[in-house]
Amino acid sequence: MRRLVLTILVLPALLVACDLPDGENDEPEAAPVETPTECAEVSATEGAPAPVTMMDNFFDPLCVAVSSTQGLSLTNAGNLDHNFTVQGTDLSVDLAPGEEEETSELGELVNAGTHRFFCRFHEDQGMVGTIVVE
Ligand SMILES: [Cu+2]
Repeated sequence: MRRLVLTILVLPALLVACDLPDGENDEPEAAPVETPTECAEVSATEGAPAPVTMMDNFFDPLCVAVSSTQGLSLTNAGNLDHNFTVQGTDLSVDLAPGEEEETSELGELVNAGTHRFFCRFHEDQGMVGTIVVE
C-alpha cells in the first residue's frame, strides 16, 4: 500500500512544493520532480482530527494523510478569509480569520486515494495542497 501511494504521488509537479520547509514557499524555485517525502512519511492516525492550518496564502501542512475515519481540524491562522476545498468533492469550507472548523469523517466526504485541495480564493496564488485518504 505504501508503495502504491508513492507511485501515485510522483505525478504532479506541484507536489514538489511539499518538500519545502515552512515559510520558504514565498518564492518557489524550479525543482526537479521528486517524491514528496513529507506526504509519504506522514501516516494516517486513527482518532483525533488531523490539523490543517490556513496561512496567508498557503496551507500548513502542504500534504496531509488521514484515515477515512478521521476528520480534519481546519484553522484559519491568517489575516484573510480562506477556504479548504477538496477538488472534485462537495467538501468546501470557508473560514474567516481566527475561525476553526472540524469536518466529518473524511470517508463520508472523499473517496480513498490522493486528492488535490485548494483555497478557492487563493488557488491562483498557489494556495494548494495534497490530501491522501487511506
Ligand atoms: Cu486562501
